[in-house]
Amino acid sequence: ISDDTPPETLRDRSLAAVAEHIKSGKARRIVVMTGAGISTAAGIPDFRSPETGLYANLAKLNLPQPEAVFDLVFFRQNPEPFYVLAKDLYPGNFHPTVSHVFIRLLSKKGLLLQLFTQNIDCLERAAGIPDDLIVEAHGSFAHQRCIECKTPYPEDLMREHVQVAKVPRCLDEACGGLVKPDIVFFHEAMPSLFYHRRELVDRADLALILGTSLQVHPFASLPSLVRDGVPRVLFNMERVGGLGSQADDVLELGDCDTGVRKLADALGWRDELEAEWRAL
Ligand code: CNA
Repeated sequence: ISDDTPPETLRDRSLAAVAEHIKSGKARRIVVMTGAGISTAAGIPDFRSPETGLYANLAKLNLPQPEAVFDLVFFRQNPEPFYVLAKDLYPGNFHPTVSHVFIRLLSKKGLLLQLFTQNIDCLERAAGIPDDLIVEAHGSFAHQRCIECKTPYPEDLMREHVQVAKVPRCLDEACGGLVKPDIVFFHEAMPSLFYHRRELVDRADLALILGTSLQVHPFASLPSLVRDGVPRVLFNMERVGGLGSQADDVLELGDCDTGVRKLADALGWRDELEAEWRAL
């Protein structure tokens, strides 16, 4: 399908048409897929943006390659770089963005079927999106445990360590293993919830994809599970993941908060969105 193929479901490939689709009641099971780009406005760098992304700024950590910081094999030998980075990402220091609040608004209106996030910053929870509507596909900083004996590690101690970039060790002295947040590293399995809830994508009547380079698998294949004729809307700085290739794809290129505000305007939700965001 070429980029010019006329849409089947939407009036045209615009946010106004997406808003009409929602307002007509035809989109009541919305699936949202997000990545680090929805949190950059909160002050958390993403991975892959040139210059500002974490991967561009890891040189000081002396890694063999940037991905090593999230690699379990590397972590066992050298956990310090991860804890240097964790200091920059740790929840509690950041405020949800307009994009997070928009997703909360969808849930409040009973329109959110499921949110799949790759983010580990817990800003979805901070925005008030109900836990059962969130799949943290790559885990989060919400819990941590010893990588050897799996004993959970207390949050207050974790925070103390992360604040000074110190590596926490298992409280069982006989074990003494390294402690790691339940973030999915390379060489680790995705949470089973991801595989269970992935089936919901097939039931979606609208998909919104925000702030992700869609380079990490299997998350990156989620947009391809959306049924034919179901609109997929990308809010991202750049075109990614072949989005735009289907007749009902809408591309909103630029920063996602601006795109989301545009959609909220078209829906007549803008005042509510801003009020909820300010109230957080
Ligand atoms: P990524 O690969 O860094 O891609 C981010 C994407 O978002 C890029 O396409 C950017 O162009 C785009 N982008 C950046 N800022 C904005 C913005 N304001 N508006 C719209 N688009 C923007 O990140 P992904 O999430 O795709 O990669 C998956 C990794 C990143 C996951 O494993 C995460 O755990 C990991 N990560 C998470 C966080 C976080 O939790 N906030 C931060 C950094 C990395």
